[in-house]
Amino acid sequence: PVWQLVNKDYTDILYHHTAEGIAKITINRPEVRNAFRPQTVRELIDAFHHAHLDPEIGVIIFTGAGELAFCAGGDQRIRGEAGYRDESGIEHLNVLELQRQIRTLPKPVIAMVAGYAIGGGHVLHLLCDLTIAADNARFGQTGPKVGSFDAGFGAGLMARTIGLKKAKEIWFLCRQYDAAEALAMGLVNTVVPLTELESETVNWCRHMLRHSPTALRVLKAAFNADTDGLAGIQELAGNATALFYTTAEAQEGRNAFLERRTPDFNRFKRRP
Ligand code: 2NE
Repeated sequence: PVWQLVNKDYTDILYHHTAEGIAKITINRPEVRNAFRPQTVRELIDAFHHAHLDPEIGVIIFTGAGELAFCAGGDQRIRGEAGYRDESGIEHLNVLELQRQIRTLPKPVIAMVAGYAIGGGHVLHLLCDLTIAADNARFGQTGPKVGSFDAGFGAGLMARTIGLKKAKEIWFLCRQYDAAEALAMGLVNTVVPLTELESETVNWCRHMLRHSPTALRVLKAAFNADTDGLAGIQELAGNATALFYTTAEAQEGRNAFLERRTPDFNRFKRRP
């Protein structure tokens, strides 16, 4: 594909897109295995927001620069007492906001993982709808080893994805798993040679771009609703409302209000 760099003055990430509707968001801190700081997360939130609102974009690739890491989690050098310190000294855990954004963004997000997906970086790939791993990928959590944990999606969604026993093993033992092990436990969708990582990921994107965007959107919300309680149902329900607004029945209610008359819903048949 021809990637066009969207110049948004980012320092920690890159935002590319293609004319065919693929966005690629890359954490660009390879010197620290793409560990994130608050600035990185702020820029990621901005880029995902951009991809969300851009009607030309149908699917989003999330990746890390270089071949050594997708993301190594929070930047431990600036970890303070209540989160990760920004340039003005305020401590954040804004990656949690990014997690919710990826999850609720109504377009498929594919993690493209070469090298390490570790700690908070591992949770980010887990949050993505699909994960394509290179054969050099390595996965794991380190929280209990470095004095941290993710008891939200990091624990719950992992258990939903690969089962409780394996999720507890990953968190309690803090071991690393290679790409083949990750595939076997359902943590990734496929494993490809490193040299084919991007081309195969783009193939998967093109495949989805051929499909109904509304169907993909509602399915994503449906998979979330299963685990996200009322917030998940709200997402799914929002799609129902938006689709309902396109119907003559819904428009009759609006029109009647604007025309100051009693709505006539009798002409709309009750379906079985
Ligand atoms: C990722 C891993 C396994 C890579 O190992 P290796 O041997 O390939 O590389 P190395 O030498 O460890 O790392 C290369 C450079 O990257 C820095 C290292 O310090 C090193 O820097 P220099 O010595 O060259 O100056 N680097 C790597 N990860 C970093 C990080 N997270 N923060 C700052 N610098 C980092 C290995 O590097 C590793 O295990 N990294 C740490 C993984 C980790 O524990 N992450 C934090 C988990 S907690 C978290 O992410 C979190 C959370 O639990 C809850 C909320 C928010 C965040």
